[in-house]
Formats: sequence, structure tokens, C-alpha cells
Amino acid sequence: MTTTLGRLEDLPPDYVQALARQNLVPLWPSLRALLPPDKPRPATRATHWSYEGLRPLLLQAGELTPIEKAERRVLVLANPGHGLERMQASAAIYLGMQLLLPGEWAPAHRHTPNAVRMVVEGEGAYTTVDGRKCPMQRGDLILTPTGLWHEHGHDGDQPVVWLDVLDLPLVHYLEASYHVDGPRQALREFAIPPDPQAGLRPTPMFERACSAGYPLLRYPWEEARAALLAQAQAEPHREVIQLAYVHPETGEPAQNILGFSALMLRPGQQLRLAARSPAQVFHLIEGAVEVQVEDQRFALAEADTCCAPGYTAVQLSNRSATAPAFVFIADESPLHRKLGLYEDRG
Ligand code: 1HN
Repeated sequence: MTTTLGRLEDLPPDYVQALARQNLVPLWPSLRALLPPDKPRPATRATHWSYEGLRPLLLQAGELTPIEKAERRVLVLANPGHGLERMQASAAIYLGMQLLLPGEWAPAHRHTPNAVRMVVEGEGAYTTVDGRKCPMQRGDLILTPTGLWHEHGHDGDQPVVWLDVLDLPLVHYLEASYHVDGPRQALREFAIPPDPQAGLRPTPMFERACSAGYPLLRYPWEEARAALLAQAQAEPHREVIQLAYVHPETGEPAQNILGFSALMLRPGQQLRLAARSPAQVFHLIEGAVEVQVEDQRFALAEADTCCAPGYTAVQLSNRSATAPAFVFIADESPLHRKLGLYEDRG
């Protein structure tokens, strides 16, 4: 039973002031907002960011602000439900579109938030992570886990754009966010190069907990796309064609806080994703997809991004009857599982 509780206005003003003078606050006027009935009331709003809309503005940032004045030239995909100034897509997810122009250099630093890059367009750029040079090609996923040095360079002749996904809002909320600048990294090779196929697993592997060490930093799109097509072909009746980006040796999620996967929709396929507690981000790598979140529908074109709050079912529809579609998904599920908050409400 949910009874109506007393409000702050019901209390004598001089009593409320006496409390404040001693840094005290009554709980009951705020209790329902802190613990709403049945499900959370998320600030996260289903939001769509069109690449066609943002691309000219990002290129304009390239003209307006030299890389030396930006360090990282990024337009943040901000969720209006949180307030644009908070620069967050969901409670734990930060999204940004980053531009690097030919010959530019984004200097080395390391920081406490974990980051990944999903490459959107252009050739010739690379990220060096912990001394390991990771070429950036469209659709590649590149990890820069917490505490590892990273810098970006560009030897090509066209602009390169990628989507940054960080757990910055959470790490900042925890008052644990900071960075350290460093010198240009010396390159080093892997003694035994990791097998990129080993970093893709059927999504139930998400269920396991986590470990340290990041032997695989670059998850080439070529491998992920081929593995999705092979799964679809091998299991023609399987509804969900999805691979999680995982630690290649343990099968645990590739990073500690946010989870990453690639999903394929068969031509014309409609797929309902259950209402689960973590918020999610969808970024269209290839094809044409409609994303429905409650009463909102977003027609995603290639390189578009959208987000959905937690505890909400999402319907994905391939708008093409002839071609498959490929979606990159980032979500808060490793975090929710570790905290014991994960729920699947079907
Ligand atoms: C960062 O380090 C990068 O290294 C991009 O490219 C975006 C957003 C907030 C904090 C650190 C990068 C970032 C960031």
C-alpha cells in the first residue's frame, strides 16, 4: 500500500530551518521520490542522435577549434532528460563523436573511466593503447580500459570519426574521475598476437563475473560481422543473432562496467528485447533499423545512435526486406550484475 506522506510544506518553516542549521533533513517528504513504487523513474529519456545531422557540426568543430585547443575534439551526445550540461546518455553511459583530421595528434593520457571507440568513418587513424598500435577501421571496437595510456594519430588523408563510449558519469559520480598526461608512447608488439575471434562469444557468456588483464584491445569489425553471419547461417531458427565482446581467455565482459555486443537483424526481422534493468545504447553500423522504445520510434540510418532507459522493452526492426542490419549495443549490464541490481522483467 502506498499512502500519501507528509510534505515539507506541512512542517513549520522555523522547524525546517532549525534542521538545516544542523545539516539535517526530514526523510519522509522525499521518500517516494527516492523509492518510487514498482519501478524507477529514470531521468534517461529515449533519444536519437542523427549522424547526418551531427556530422557537419563535427566537421565545423574541426575548422573552429584546432586539436591543440581541444585535446579531444568531441561533440557529446547528451540526453536532454538529464540536462544537456551533464553530458550523459544514461546514468552510467557517456557518448561522444570524436573527429581527428589528417596529420593530427591527440596526446597520450590515462584516466580512471573506461573507454571504448566504435569507428564510424575514415581510414588511416590509429589508437595506441598501452604501447599497442590499434588501426581504426569502420566498425572496429577498440578498448581503452581504466588506467591504460592511450593516444590517437592519423596518417590518412580524410577525416576520421569514431563514437566514444565511457562509464564517465558513474566514475565521476563516485568522485573517482581523474586523468594524468603522459609522453608519446613507445610502441611494443604482443609476444603472441591475440586471436580476435576469441573475443566474440554468444551473449549468454555475459552471465559470468569479471577479471583483470586486457590481452585483446582491438575487435575488428570484419571478424565480428563474419561471425554474426556464420551464426545466422548455422542456426536459421535462432531468433537473437548477437555476439558479446568478451575477454578472449575468460569469456567475461570486455570491460568492467559497461557491456558491449554486436547484433544482427535478418532481412525484415523484428526483434523484441526484454525489459531489463540496465539502460542501453544502439549504434547502427550497417543497414536501416527502426528502434521502438515505448511510444517513441526512431528510424536509424547508418552511423546513427540512440539510447533507451532501463526497465523498458525495446523493439528493433530491420527496415530492409533484402539486407541484414548490424547494430552495436552498449549497456550497463556488467555494472548491474556486479551490484546485484540486474533484473530481467521479460
Ligand atoms: C577521452 O580520454 C577521450 O581519449 C575521449 O579519446 C573522450 C571524454 C571524457 C573523458 C575522457 C579519448 C573523453 C575522454
